[in-house]
Amino acid sequence: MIVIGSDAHRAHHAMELHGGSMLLSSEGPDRADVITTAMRAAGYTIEEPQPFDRSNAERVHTAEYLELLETAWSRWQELPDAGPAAMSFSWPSRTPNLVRPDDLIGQLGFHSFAADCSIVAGTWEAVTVGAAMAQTAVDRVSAGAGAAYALCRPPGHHATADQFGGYCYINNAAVAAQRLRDHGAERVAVLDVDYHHGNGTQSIFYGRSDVLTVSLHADPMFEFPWFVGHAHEHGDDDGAGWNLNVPLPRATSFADWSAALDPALERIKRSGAEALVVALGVDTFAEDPLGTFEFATADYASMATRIAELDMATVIVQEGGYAVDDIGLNVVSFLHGVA
Ligand code: Q9C
Ligand code: ZN
Repeated sequence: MIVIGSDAHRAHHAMELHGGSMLLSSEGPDRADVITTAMRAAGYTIEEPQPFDRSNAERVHTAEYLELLETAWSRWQELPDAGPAAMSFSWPSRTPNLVRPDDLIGQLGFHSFAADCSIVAGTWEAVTVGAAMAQTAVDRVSAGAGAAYALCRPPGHHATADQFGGYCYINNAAVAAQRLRDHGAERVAVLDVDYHHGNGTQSIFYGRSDVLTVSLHADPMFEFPWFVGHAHEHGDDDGAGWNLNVPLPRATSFADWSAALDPALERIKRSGAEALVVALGVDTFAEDPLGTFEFATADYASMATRIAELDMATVIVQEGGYAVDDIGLNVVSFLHGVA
């Protein structure tokens, strides 16, 4: 198994609105550090990514969105009342004909959808190196490796073409899927197993049939990202029939989740996809402070073995997982199950 990682993620630790206060985010550097330690202990060698390919990222994100991520921190420093993290206090309402404002606070609102996400000094460095990991993992798989894992942090699957949220800024799974297409795969499938719905990945490919998006997740009737992630969302236009959502109840066991995986794997097989991207969140773990599902460490190996039965070239990108003490063992369990 090829593993791509870097310490550059440490530059990013944002603030989030939690219980009405701005706190240091539960999406912190310890997550990737614990995964790194567990992987080295399990004998994996971690390789540095190649430089970030911005033009590839601009195929799934707008240029003006990436420019905001890149420049927001320095623009924020020029404000007389700049606090410890750059974020808006105002988001667009359900109104057509929205206009992107010139002002930084307005642009931060225009380009985000949740108050659990803010920009700090190292955000751009961390998110571009994270995307570069996904890109390098794709390059290795396109060159013949069976599978590669990108230890991305912060995660990516909630980020849409032009909005950050849910701790996500650049959608690493979407970047990977697009890059697999650009390297010649006629069709690519994304399987999102994070506890939360992959709303960003869904929305980026919603009108396209060349990238099948499949997500198993907590029902958005009770869980973030709310508003989207329902079973009736099948895709639009050319993408009609190319999105599959499997919302699940609170406290879902691995046995019930695994049964729900059957039709998802069948859909991927039927799609004719030549490559697979797995958005690997381990916030389905029983002890996860954000989740309600009841998975055990060994379940991630079972999950991976079932996915590996698809026998597809596979790029795995790290998404959520906030039970920091166990996150490393859970990821290693999954990777063992792939091999
Ligand atoms: N203060 C991922 O797992 N934010 N994102 C929680 C609680 C929503 C999770 C806010 C959870 C986002 C990639
Ligand atoms: Zn999640």
